Amino acid sequence: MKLSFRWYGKDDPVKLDYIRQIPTMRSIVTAVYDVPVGEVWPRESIAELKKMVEDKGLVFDVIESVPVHEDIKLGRPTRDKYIESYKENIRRLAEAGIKCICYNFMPVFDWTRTQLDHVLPDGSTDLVYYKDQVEKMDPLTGELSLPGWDASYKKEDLKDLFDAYGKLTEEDMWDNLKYFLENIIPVAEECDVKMAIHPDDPPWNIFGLPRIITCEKNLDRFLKLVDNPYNGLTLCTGSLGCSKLNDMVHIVDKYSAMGRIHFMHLRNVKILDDGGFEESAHYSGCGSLDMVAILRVLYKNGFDGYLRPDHGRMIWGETGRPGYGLYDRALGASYITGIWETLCKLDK
Ligand code: DNO
Repeated sequence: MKLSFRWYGKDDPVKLDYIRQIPTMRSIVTAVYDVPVGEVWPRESIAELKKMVEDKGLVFDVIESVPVHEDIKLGRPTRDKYIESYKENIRRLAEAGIKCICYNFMPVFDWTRTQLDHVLPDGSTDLVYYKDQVEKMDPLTGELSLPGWDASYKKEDLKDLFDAYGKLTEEDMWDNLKYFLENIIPVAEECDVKMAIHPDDPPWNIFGLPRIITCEKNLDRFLKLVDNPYNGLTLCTGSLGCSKLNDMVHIVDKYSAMGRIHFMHLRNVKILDDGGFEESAHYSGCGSLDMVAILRVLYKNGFDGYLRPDHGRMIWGETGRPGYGLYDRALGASYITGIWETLCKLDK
C-alpha cells in the first residue's frame, strides 16, 4: 500500500511541508489546474509540480485527475481531437514518472453534495447529501457551484449540455466510454501508466443526468469494455458506499483480488434512512463502513497500489477547501496506517 495525499498545488492552503510530516506519507496526488479541460498540459507545468513535490522528499507518481472532455462523454464528432490530447497527456505524464491516472466519466458535474458546512454535535463540520435539499437545487441557474465542479461553464453552456445529455441513453454512455478506452488504454499500456476510473459520486443519476459507474454489475461491465490491467479502478469507498446496495467489503475484495484496483480512496459515510448521507470521520464507528474489514481484504489480496485518505471534516477551527483540509485527513491517514501496521504485524 502506497500512502498518498491529495494536494491542490501551490495555492493549496495545505502545505507540502505539513503533508510530509504525516507518518509514512509517500506520494502526492495532484494535477495541473490551470489548463482548460481537453487541452494538453504544458511539459513545464508538469515539471514544476514534480519539482515542488520531490523537493519535499515526496513522490510524484499519481495524478488526480486528467478530466475527460464532455464531447468524449457525449460521443460528439469533435471527440477524436480531445482523445488525441488525452493520449498526449498520458505520454507527457509518463515521461515525468507518473504511474497512475485517476479520472471520471460523470456527465457535467463531479461529486455533488447539498451542504458543505453541516455542523456535527462535536462542533466539526462535514459534507452532506440531503434528499430534501437536492430537490431544491437547480444547477441550470449557473449560481450553484461545488468544489469538485468545473467553474468555467456559463449558464448557456450548461443548458446546451443538459439538452445534449437529454438525448443520450445510458447505453450511449457505455458506447462512448468504450470508444474512449479503446483509444487510450493501448497508450497507457505502452507508457506503463495505470488508468483508474473514479466511481460516480453519489452513485445514482443526479439532475436527470445519466451516471453509469455506480455498482458491482456496472464495474464488471466497465472492466470488460477493455479487459486489460491498465484499465482499472479508483475504488472510492465513500462514493460507492453511500448506497446501501453496494457491499463495500465484497467489492473491494473482489476487484483487489483481480488486481484491478490501482488507487483506493478511503472515506467513511453515514447512510441515512431516506437514502441521503453524511460524510463522517474515517473511524468505522463514526459511519456506515467498516474500515478494518476493507483494509483487511486489501491486505489479504496483497494490495500494493496507491491509497489516500479521502474527504475529512473541518476540525480544530481549520478553514479551507471543503473536504480537503489538513487535520482530519491527517487523522484519517494515521488511523489507516495504524490498521495497516496491525494487519502486517498480526501476519508475522
Ligand atoms: C472528490 C474526488 C473526485 C475525483 C474525481 C476524479 O473529492 O475524489 O472529485 O477527484 O471524480 O476524476
